[in-house]
Amino acid sequence: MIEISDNVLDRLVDAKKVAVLTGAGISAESGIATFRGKDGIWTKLKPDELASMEAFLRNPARVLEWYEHRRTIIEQVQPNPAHIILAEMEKFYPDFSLSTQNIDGLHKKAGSTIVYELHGSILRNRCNECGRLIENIKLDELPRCDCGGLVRPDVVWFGEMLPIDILDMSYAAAQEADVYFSIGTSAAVYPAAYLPIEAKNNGAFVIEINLDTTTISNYVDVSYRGKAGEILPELWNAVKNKINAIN
Ligand code: BJW
Ligand code: ZN
Repeated sequence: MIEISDNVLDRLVDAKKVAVLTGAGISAESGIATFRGKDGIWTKLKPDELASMEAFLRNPARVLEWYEHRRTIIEQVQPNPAHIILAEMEKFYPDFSLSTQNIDGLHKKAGSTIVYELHGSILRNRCNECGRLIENIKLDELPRCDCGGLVRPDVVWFGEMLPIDILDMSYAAAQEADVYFSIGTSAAVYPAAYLPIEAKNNGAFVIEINLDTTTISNYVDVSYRGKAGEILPELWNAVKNKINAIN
């Protein structure tokens, strides 16, 4: 149980524009490993050995095999209550958008339709040379595009640019939001980590939901400690109860 102040409830009841940033923690309860922290992927593997262009060019087969392994897991898991509540919130608010750093597609699977995938999607592949999207290829066979380029997952590695249109829409949403949520992200990777700060600097009421404190915990308006799949349903129920009480 979390303590929800009247101020938080009022902000959520009155808000017209709500925007959200999610990270790996929101998918942890669906069974997908996070990157940092106790059981994070990067405690066992080094990012520069797998999630970088250098790694890919050095040993494409190894990198592609790792992504194929993760894709197999991701295709089998289901959205959890946190993903589902965010899809419900999208239907409730007149202006709602969801920016995610996750590449797992679980927000769309849960029913969210306005999803800005800042770091791409593991469910798509593209040519590393010409950028063409390439469907239905198993990545562990070292496939090539018609242009001769290697095929890679359509994700954003360190040192690579984020898709600019998606980043622009995420920034616009953060700047305009009445309430901004930062959920299940360590807020350690930029430029995504600037989004909650941008929202706060532009007047949004910022709510963080995370198991632990993060780099932005001291900066946000409210920071709830715990599992997103438990806190978000609790918070949203309280909002719905308040709305029903008013009407
Ligand atoms: C729960 C929970 C539960 C667990 N409930 N919570 C400015 C300053 C400094 C550095 C830079 C900067 N600008 C750019 C950089 C460089 C770099 C960067 O940020 N480095 C930092 C490490 C310092 N950024 C980039 O390179 C980006 N590109 C870029 O900026 O291009 C322009 C440029 C080019 C060249 C030079 C300079 C600039 C690209 C970043 C790409 C990130 N890619 C990855 C891999 C994607 C593909 C894949 O999955 O394989 O994206 S890295 C990895 O980290 C992944 C994630 O999306 C990302 C963020 O991680 P996230 O989601 O926050 O997960 P965790 O694990 O860190 O945290 C989970 C949280 O959940 C924890 O807090 C838990 O407590 C919590 N939790 N269970 C609630 N049940
Ligand atoms: Zn190509």
